Amino acid sequence: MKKIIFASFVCLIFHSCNTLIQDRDISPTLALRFQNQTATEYEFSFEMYSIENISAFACEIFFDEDVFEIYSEPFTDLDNDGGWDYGEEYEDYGLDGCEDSYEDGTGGCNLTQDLTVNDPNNDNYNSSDSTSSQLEGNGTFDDKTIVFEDLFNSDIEPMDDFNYVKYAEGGKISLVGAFVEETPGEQYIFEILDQKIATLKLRIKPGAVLDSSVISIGNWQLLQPDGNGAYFGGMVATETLYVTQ
Ligand SMILES: [Ca+2]
Ligand SMILES: [Ca+2]
Ligand SMILES: [Ca+2]
Ligand SMILES: [Ca+2]
Repeated sequence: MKKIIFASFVCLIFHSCNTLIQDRDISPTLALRFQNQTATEYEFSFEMYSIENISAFACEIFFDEDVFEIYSEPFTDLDNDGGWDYGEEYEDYGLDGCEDSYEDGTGGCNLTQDLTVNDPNNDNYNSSDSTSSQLEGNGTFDDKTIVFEDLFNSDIEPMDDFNYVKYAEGGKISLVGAFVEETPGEQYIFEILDQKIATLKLRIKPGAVLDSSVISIGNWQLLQPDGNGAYFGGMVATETLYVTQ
């Protein structure tokens, strides 16, 4: 079995060790941490600390669907579950949610149309855009509620054996990540997982009252390569995020 010490791997490749100093005294923890807030968006992170010897993780995160909705392009929610499902129509307008003639130039939308403008929010698809932020007209439904850290998208070994699934719907975010055994006997594991996993962003519903809203961790599983759970219930601290106005 191959093992990687995750923190060291990150340091080696990215030279950014300052947030990864191990403190082996802290409890295994699944955390939600505030990142940023605007009038219309709320950004936070999903992080794991002092988690050892796992090959897969799965976690549900609950939010108040009266306050927040997923951070995606507009879509017709036929089954009313708050998430986009295959076959549901969407507007390929980018994450601002509007087409050029309604764009306000600051990432939002005007109520009235101006046919003289040309992409004020600069979000029209452009094949040479390396940041993948220009999502209007790319022919794809885009949902950026969950963005895994760059490391997890890496083609560098062993991360090319790592796969994830993510889904955001009304009131719930689900994320799953696992090392897949590509070659028999060559199963990677996280010897130590001690870092931010993903950035999560929700749209604040117009007129919503944020105070007293909470974002919390629901069901979770941390699995060993044999499929058995590595941790149970109280072995892991789960941190709730209290939203303020
Ligand atoms: Ca749906
Ligand atoms: Ca747009
Ligand atoms: Ca545009
Ligand atoms: Ca799109």
